[in-house]
Amino acid sequence: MTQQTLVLIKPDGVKRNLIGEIISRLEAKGYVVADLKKFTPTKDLLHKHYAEHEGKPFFEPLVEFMSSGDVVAIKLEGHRVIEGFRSLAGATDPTVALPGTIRGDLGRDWGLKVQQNLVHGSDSEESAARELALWF
Ligand code: DAT
Ligand code: MG
Repeated sequence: MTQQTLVLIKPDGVKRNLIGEIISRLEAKGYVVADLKKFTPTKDLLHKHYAEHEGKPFFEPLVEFMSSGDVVAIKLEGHRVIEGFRSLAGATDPTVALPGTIRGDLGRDWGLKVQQNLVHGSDSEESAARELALWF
Protein backbone atom coordinates (compact mmCIF):
# COMPACT_ATOMS: atom_id res chain seq x y z
CA MET A 1 0.00 0.00 0.00
CA THR A 2 2.12 2.86 -1.30
CA GLN A 3 1.09 6.14 0.31
CA GLN A 4 2.20 9.74 0.39
CA THR A 5 2.27 11.89 3.51
CA LEU A 6 3.12 15.47 4.35
CA VAL A 7 6.18 15.90 6.56
CA LEU A 8 7.13 19.34 7.80
CA ILE A 9 10.47 20.17 9.38
CA LYS A 10 9.36 22.98 11.66
CA PRO A 11 11.25 26.27 12.21
CA ASP A 12 13.10 24.85 15.25
CA GLY A 13 14.49 22.01 13.13
CA VAL A 14 15.55 24.37 10.34
CA LYS A 15 17.16 26.86 12.75
CA ARG A 16 19.08 24.03 14.47
CA ASN A 17 20.42 22.77 11.10
CA LEU A 18 18.69 19.41 11.49
CA ILE A 19 17.31 19.17 7.94
CA GLY A 20 19.91 16.61 6.87
CA GLU A 21 19.67 14.59 10.09
CA ILE A 22 15.89 14.33 9.82
CA ILE A 23 15.80 13.52 6.10
CA SER A 24 18.53 10.90 6.63
CA ARG A 25 16.25 9.05 9.02
CA LEU A 26 13.40 9.05 6.51
CA GLU A 27 15.63 7.76 3.72
CA ALA A 28 17.31 5.20 5.98
CA LYS A 29 13.87 3.75 6.69
CA GLY A 30 13.33 3.35 2.93
CA TYR A 31 10.97 6.23 2.29
CA VAL A 32 11.41 8.41 -0.77
CA VAL A 33 11.43 12.20 -0.91
CA ALA A 34 9.03 12.71 -3.83
CA ASP A 35 9.05 16.52 -3.54
CA LEU A 36 10.48 19.12 -1.19
CA LYS A 37 10.49 22.88 -0.64
CA LYS A 38 11.72 25.40 1.95
CA PHE A 39 9.86 28.62 2.72
CA THR A 40 8.19 30.62 5.50
CA PRO A 41 4.50 29.67 5.49
CA THR A 42 1.81 32.36 5.64
CA LYS A 43 -0.59 32.47 8.57
CA ASP A 44 -3.39 31.85 6.10
CA LEU A 45 -1.83 28.55 5.03
CA LEU A 46 -1.23 27.59 8.69
CA HIS A 47 -4.81 28.39 9.70
CA LYS A 48 -6.00 26.02 6.99
CA HIS A 49 -3.40 23.39 7.86
CA TYR A 50 -4.24 23.42 11.58
CA ALA A 51 -8.01 24.01 11.17
CA GLU A 52 -8.80 21.06 13.48
CA HIS A 53 -7.09 22.88 16.37
CA GLU A 54 -8.79 26.26 15.91
CA GLY A 55 -10.13 27.55 19.23
CA LYS A 56 -7.70 25.54 21.37
CA PRO A 57 -5.45 27.54 23.71
CA PHE A 58 -2.28 26.59 21.84
CA PHE A 59 -3.67 27.45 18.39
CA GLU A 60 -2.47 31.07 18.05
CA PRO A 61 0.99 30.42 19.62
CA LEU A 62 1.32 27.44 17.29
CA VAL A 63 0.58 29.56 14.22
CA GLU A 64 3.00 32.27 15.46
CA PHE A 65 5.75 29.71 15.94
CA MET A 66 5.17 27.97 12.61
CA SER A 67 5.28 31.29 10.74
CA SER A 68 8.43 32.46 12.56
CA GLY A 69 10.84 31.16 9.93
CA ASP A 70 11.42 28.72 7.13
CA VAL A 71 10.02 25.22 7.24
CA VAL A 72 10.88 22.34 4.93
CA ALA A 73 7.80 20.73 3.41
CA ILE A 74 8.35 17.18 2.16
CA LYS A 75 6.09 14.93 0.12
CA LEU A 76 7.21 11.57 1.49
CA GLU A 77 6.34 8.32 -0.23
CA GLY A 78 6.43 4.68 0.77
CA HIS A 79 4.57 1.61 1.96
CA ARG A 80 2.38 2.63 4.97
CA VAL A 81 4.38 5.84 5.23
CA ILE A 82 1.61 7.77 7.02
CA GLU A 83 1.74 5.49 10.06
CA GLY A 84 5.45 4.83 9.60
CA PHE A 85 6.47 8.46 9.75
CA ARG A 86 4.34 9.07 12.87
CA SER A 87 6.23 6.18 14.43
CA LEU A 88 9.62 7.67 13.44
CA ALA A 89 8.54 11.08 14.79
CA GLY A 90 7.49 9.88 18.24
CA ALA A 91 5.06 11.37 20.72
CA THR A 92 3.99 15.03 20.43
CA ASP A 93 5.71 16.01 23.69
CA PRO A 94 9.51 15.67 23.27
CA THR A 95 9.96 14.87 26.96
CA VAL A 96 7.93 11.68 26.72
CA ALA A 97 8.80 10.78 23.10
CA LEU A 98 10.81 7.55 23.18
CA PRO A 99 14.53 7.47 22.46
CA GLY A 100 15.06 6.30 18.89
CA THR A 101 12.41 8.69 17.60
CA ILE A 102 13.11 12.08 16.02
CA ARG A 103 11.37 13.95 18.84
CA GLY A 104 12.77 11.63 21.52
CA ASP A 105 16.38 11.89 20.34
CA LEU A 106 16.47 15.49 19.12
CA GLY A 107 13.48 17.35 20.54
CA ARG A 108 14.27 19.69 23.38
CA ASP A 109 12.05 20.73 26.23
CA TRP A 110 13.71 23.46 28.22
CA GLY A 111 10.40 24.96 29.23
CA LEU A 112 9.83 25.80 25.60
CA LYS A 113 6.34 25.47 24.20
CA VAL A 114 5.52 21.85 23.53
CA GLN A 115 4.84 22.60 19.88
CA GLN A 116 8.59 23.03 19.26
CA ASN A 117 8.83 19.37 18.47
CA LEU A 118 10.74 19.55 15.18
CA VAL A 119 8.37 17.78 12.80
CA HIS A 120 4.80 17.40 11.61
CA GLY A 121 3.34 14.33 9.92
CA SER A 122 -0.16 13.76 8.56
CA ASP A 123 -2.22 11.48 10.82
CA SER A 124 -4.50 9.70 8.29
CA GLU A 125 -5.05 9.19 4.57
CA GLU A 126 -7.68 11.94 4.59
CA SER A 127 -5.33 14.38 6.35
CA ALA A 128 -2.48 13.49 4.02
CA ALA A 129 -4.55 14.20 0.91
CA ARG A 130 -5.88 17.45 2.34
CA GLU A 131 -2.50 18.67 3.61
CA LEU A 132 -0.54 17.71 0.47
CA ALA A 133 -3.03 19.71 -1.61
CA LEU A 134 -2.45 22.72 0.65
CA TRP A 135 1.36 22.60 0.69
CA PHE A 136 2.14 21.33 -2.85
P1 DAT B 1 1.02 16.05 16.39
O1 DAT B 1 1.94 17.13 15.85
O2 DAT B 1 1.79 15.04 17.19
O3 DAT B 1 0.12 15.47 15.34
P2 DAT B 1 -1.33 17.50 17.30
O4 DAT B 1 -1.87 17.37 15.91
O5 DAT B 1 -2.20 17.07 18.42
O6 DAT B 1 0.08 16.76 17.46
O7 DAT B 1 -0.96 19.03 17.57
C1 DAT B 1 -0.36 19.80 16.57
C2 DAT B 1 0.75 20.61 17.19
O8 DAT B 1 0.20 21.51 18.15
C3 DAT B 1 1.77 19.76 17.95
O9 DAT B 1 2.81 19.31 17.13
C4 DAT B 1 2.25 20.71 19.00
C5 DAT B 1 1.06 21.59 19.28
N1 DAT B 1 0.33 21.12 20.46
C6 DAT B 1 -0.48 20.04 20.56
N2 DAT B 1 -0.96 19.91 21.79
C7 DAT B 1 -0.47 20.95 22.50
C8 DAT B 1 -0.58 21.40 23.85
N3 DAT B 1 -1.34 20.75 24.73
N4 DAT B 1 0.08 22.52 24.22
C9 DAT B 1 0.84 23.20 23.34
N5 DAT B 1 1.00 22.83 22.05
C10 DAT B 1 0.36 21.73 21.63
MG1 MG C 1 -1.43 16.37 14.19
